Amino acid sequence: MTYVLPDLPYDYAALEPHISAETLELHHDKHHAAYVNGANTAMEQLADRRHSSQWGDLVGLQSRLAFNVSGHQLHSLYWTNLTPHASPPSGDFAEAVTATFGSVDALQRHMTQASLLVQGSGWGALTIDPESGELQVEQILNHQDNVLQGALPLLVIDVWEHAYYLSYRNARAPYLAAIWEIIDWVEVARRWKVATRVEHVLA
Ligand code: MN3
Repeated sequence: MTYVLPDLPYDYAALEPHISAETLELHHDKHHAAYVNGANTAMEQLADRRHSSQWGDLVGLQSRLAFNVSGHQLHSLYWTNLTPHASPPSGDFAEAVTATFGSVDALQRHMTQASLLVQGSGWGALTIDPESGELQVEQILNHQDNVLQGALPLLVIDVWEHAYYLSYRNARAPYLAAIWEIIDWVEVARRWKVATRVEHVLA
């Protein structure tokens, strides 16, 4: 198996009351697991089609590959950019955020709106573009659409209904208000540090 479901870095109840244990267990054990299985299945089926040169369902398989691999990667990022022990951004990373957005609050307002206004299922994301070195807020549709090619994810917020429906019903705004209480800015800053050292392939 190419892709493996990672363990959660905390207990199911660790993010309560912001995210319920029931939500976290279903989200990780069922939804994320399904993307991992879907990614591995798509890989196997693509290998089979290469072997047999049967290309009739290739368009659908490429789409399933993009959807499931991206879904797996985003969830792995999401679990680890949440924490029961949140603290505000600091140091070089906080300075980079302020240089781009004006303040950490301004970044949060932009990301909140981008996440709130996703039509249907998707994600809000803070990314960095290795070509320009610029931080960007992105609105990802589903798991794989509307993205900046090559940009590296630093912070992702799941706004699929399965991320909040059990506690917040259809109300995405209070879920987004709660999520800022459990962001692991230390991990986000670590990702930023790594990303600033990544060379663009055009370099
Ligand atoms: Mn999800």
